[in-house]
Amino acid sequence: TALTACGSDSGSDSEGSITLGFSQVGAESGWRTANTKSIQDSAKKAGIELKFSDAQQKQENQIAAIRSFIKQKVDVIGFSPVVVTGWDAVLKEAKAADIPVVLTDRAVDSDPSLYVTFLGSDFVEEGRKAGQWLVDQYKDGADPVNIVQLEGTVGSAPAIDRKKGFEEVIGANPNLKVIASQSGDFTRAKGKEVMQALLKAHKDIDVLFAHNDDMGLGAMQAVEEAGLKPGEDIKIVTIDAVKDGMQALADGRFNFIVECSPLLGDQLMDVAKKIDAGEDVDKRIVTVETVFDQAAAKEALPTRQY
Ligand code: GZL
Repeated sequence: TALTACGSDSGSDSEGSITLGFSQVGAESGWRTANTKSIQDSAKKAGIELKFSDAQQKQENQIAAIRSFIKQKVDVIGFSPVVVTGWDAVLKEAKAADIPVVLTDRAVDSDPSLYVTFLGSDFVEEGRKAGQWLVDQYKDGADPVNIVQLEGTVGSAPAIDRKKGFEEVIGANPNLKVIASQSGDFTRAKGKEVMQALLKAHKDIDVLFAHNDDMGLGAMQAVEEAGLKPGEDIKIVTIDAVKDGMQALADGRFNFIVECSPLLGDQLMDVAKKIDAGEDVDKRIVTVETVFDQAAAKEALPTRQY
């Protein structure tokens, strides 16, 4: 902590408390909103002073926020990197300032010595789970199954890895064909816009795989406006399992959701405390998550936290 051994020299009364600077991607989806709430609630619960910045999905804003946290001499820096590249310089500045960095939610392709740990989901596994559901659904079919894929933010770890895991698994069944794949930037608006274009270009779409619920919900509107039944004429598989997605699943307008838990707050605060106390922290902390079909969504909805 920035305080002297014999009590606060900065006049703050938060003797021994930790200051965490956190740079968040933005507020692009229901998942992100739930993730932000989890971080803010957990900081309060842990008695950690949180300096929070929302980057509106712009990398330059995240880099500026991290530089500001370095100037303010926070004890720990946390961030969810909007894309995987372009972080080396600012991470080296944090290291030179002797401020430990924790990655949450998304990964970077920088040298792992530049951050203490990466706390978040295994996105390749999430893509595999989505693909496996389709392989199981169509294992006895002989007809070609035409799939369109709505990818997340270009260059982001979840978009790269979910695509990788999904396409790896559906390769098991040559009938399963991705006939179009385009980014909807993880938002409902873009998901709807891209799906409208895909519906015009392809009259034979059987399945939509969207990298998050929000793009799936936007696309679902486009499917309905095209006079088709989502969940029946076009099956919809997504990732996240936020409330609105789970409602669509329970209502039969989605068919399968792979959960991606946004509730990383408690684990982040636990890591910040361990780092501040000079304790060891695992290099990789994978979040625990499950999958939902329509029946499971009906069951889970009443007690969903987000
Ligand atoms: C995944 C997270 C993704 C969510 C999207 O951990 O980075 O970003 O799946 C969110 O909903 O926008």
